[in-house]
Amino acid sequence: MNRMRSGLIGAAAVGIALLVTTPAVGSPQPAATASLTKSESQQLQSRMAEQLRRHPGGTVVASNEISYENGAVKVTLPLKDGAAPVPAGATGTPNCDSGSVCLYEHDNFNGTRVSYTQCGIYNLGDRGFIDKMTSWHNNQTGGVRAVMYDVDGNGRIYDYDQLVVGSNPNVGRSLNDRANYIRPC
Ligand SMILES: [Ca+2]
Repeated sequence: MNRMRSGLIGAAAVGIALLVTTPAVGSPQPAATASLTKSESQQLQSRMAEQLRRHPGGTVVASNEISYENGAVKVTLPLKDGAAPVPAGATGTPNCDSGSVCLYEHDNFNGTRVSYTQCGIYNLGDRGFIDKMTSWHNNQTGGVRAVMYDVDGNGRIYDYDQLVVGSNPNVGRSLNDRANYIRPC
């Protein structure tokens, strides 16, 4: 276990090293980071390192994106604090990949984004996203609904919302910052 964990952290460290020295090879928006100032770029690298430290086991796949579980789960950080995840400046845009469902930290698809591409039940806390979802984009095919779960005062998990295919820029006060688990399909 310890050896495995140190291996994962080692892999994460390699990812960070690559992040610092190469311009996000394979990033869907390779030019996006060019618009960041040096200070903003350093802050992004710091937030990426923090995400990997708190939630190890991921692989850096873009300057602001970490892939977990062989791509089944991705965490995409906003290029700048409070901004949209990708691309820079595209606020108010549901930008989830086809076949995936994405949850966003803030309204109008801003802040950190987590995306899920495979069926199963996932604990959002595993990626640092518990009680954070405010907007979402379900871009799965075939009308598949994602189910969101909360935990009640007795620790019991219950489903409290279903995400139909489409998007919602703001879930509203009663549902805001409540999601603990997701079943994408
Ligand atoms: Ca939120």
